[in-house]
Amino acid sequence: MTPILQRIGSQFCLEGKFESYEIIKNGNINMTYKVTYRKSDGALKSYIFQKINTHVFENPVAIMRNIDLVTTHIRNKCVDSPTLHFHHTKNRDNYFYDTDGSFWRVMNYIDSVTFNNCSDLTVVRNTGIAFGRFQMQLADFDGARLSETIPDFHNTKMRMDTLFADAVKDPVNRVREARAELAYIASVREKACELSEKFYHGEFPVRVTHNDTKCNNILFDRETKEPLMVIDLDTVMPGMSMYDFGDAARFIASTAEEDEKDLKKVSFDKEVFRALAEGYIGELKGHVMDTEITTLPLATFSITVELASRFLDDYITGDSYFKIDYPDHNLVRTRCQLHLAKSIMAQFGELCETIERLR
Ligand code: GN1
Ligand code: MG
Repeated sequence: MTPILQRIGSQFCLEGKFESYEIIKNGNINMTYKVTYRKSDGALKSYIFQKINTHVFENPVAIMRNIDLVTTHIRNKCVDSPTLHFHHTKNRDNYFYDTDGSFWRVMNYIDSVTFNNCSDLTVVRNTGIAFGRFQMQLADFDGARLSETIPDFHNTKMRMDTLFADAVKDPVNRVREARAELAYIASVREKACELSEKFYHGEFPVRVTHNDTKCNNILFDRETKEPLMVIDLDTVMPGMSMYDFGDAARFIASTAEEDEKDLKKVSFDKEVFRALAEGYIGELKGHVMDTEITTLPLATFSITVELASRFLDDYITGDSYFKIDYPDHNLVRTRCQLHLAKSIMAQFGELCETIERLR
């Protein structure tokens, strides 16, 4: 990898000489590397190099344009809010297309800490604040200026239609492994699609949303645990407010990793949900519709089933979307998300009461 990263680095205006690199394992789509350079004064400086998956993001230039628009808006409005900054090539582009068609970008490495699973309720509350604030910072940004980088990204009904159509085709003969999972999804299909159906029929406002609100997409200060910056802006698009909360809750309130095989370890922690909601609602209260708050538990359930459907569809069609570490990785992910969805449903009444108290 070293010669490739050296060559990519030489396209950008970076200070110093290549010293070393490490792979950053976070993320199911793009490839991410922390690359360290030694400056002429001997000091080390690190960068994040990312190779965008152009099978998933067919128009990566549009992503970079979206990110530019969004971060400029936030910077102009909140001068003390640090935002992502990309380095430019000698041609003044904030990306580089390699000869083999791969798409690269480079940003500064920011000394910080990220969390994958987190039970520290202060950090959880701060996660809610960070994603709520991010949405509010973009409340006056005209979403029509953004390209829809992945059309129908959180159109739950469309995701499910695709899943069941692919299950009928069964292109790689894997449906027989997933009968129980398909049956469960079919049984909750209507409920899981309810919010996104209403959204597409205009019952909720179109907002500019992050669309990938895992807590590891927030950089935190190492000492204070205050959120420094929201990252991974590749899917910032017009969307439904509640799904940003739902996806954050799905991830942070799970007691296990997204691909835990031992389902006994997987459940939904309602205390973590409460802390997240407290932070998030505190930022949105008074600025959004009441129904954009009361539906947060349903949004959490829906996006969990939606992600399970996406993992399962990828499994059934031969694993062309998400990175996998072993052959049935996507089936394991599906089972884990469905187990989590059941745990959310089992506590649904309590989650609704929590939201009722906070709003
Ligand atoms: C993907 O690559 P990453 O981890 O940022 C996916 C999200 C999923 C997530 C599940 C563009 O995000 O939608 O929720 O995996 N991103 C895309 O971990 O599909
Ligand atoms: Mg992402």
